[in-house]
Amino acid sequence: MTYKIVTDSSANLRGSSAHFASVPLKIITSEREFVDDDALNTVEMISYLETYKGKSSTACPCVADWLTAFGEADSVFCFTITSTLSGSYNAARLAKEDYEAAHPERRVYLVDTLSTGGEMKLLIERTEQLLAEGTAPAAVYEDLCEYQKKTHLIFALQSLNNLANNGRVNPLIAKISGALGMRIIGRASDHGDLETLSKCRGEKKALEKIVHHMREMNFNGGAVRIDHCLNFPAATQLKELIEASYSGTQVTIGETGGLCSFYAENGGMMLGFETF
Ligand code: X90
Repeated sequence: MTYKIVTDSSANLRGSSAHFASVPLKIITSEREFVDDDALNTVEMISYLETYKGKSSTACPCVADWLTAFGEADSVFCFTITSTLSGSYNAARLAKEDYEAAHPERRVYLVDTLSTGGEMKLLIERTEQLLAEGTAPAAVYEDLCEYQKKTHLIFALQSLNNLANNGRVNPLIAKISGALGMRIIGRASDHGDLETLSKCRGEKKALEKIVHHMREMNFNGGAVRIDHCLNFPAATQLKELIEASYSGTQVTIGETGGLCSFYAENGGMMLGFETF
């Protein structure tokens, strides 16, 4: 049995191997197109976007992109950003149909993560671990469906402009974040859309609020995956704050890739965490 884990680039994971592929989304302006793959210079993209005044948007992978990434594996585990906000899942669903029709002995286990970023990382890590232990693919998929109920995503953003301009969030909510120093804290809802939890002024308050909301959502010291957009200091402070309250918790810090950097914007942070 050969297997492959395939995700879209909203999981903020880089690299590729015989067992892993990340399928890029694209960030598009009237002048340039950025492909969210390993070659993308995210810092350069962000500074370009900060001076660019025209319209910008994003595009999800197409069916052929997904099919190429599936390769020749007997079992494919495929993870997409929430289908509520992107067409990525729908394209992957069509690719699964094509792949299974062309190779009836193969199977694509498709997961609409109803989330993105760090929550996808947790689901992917769990899949890697179970497959490495020799768990049968169908059992891995069953486990994932249960595990998904215990994984969550919280974010803190300084600007919601790109989310609002692309119709992914109510423009009224986005307006609040335009005020100087304001942070919007929110989460991925059970339906896979963006739910605001609170707003506050200043980084320190935002970090405290994040931990407060994690606790409210029954966080009890499980794994945490933080991704930040050019905000390593805040990510580090958040890690320390979580570790101070929950000793033994495993917190990692990573960077947002192209897609999440576009929407989370400079200073933004997102974190996936698990509850038990
Ligand atoms: O198909 C496409 O063009 C991609 C559209 C993606 C839209 C949302 C991306 C959000 C990225 C921002 C904070 C987390 C929000 C989570 C809500 C579920 C990151």
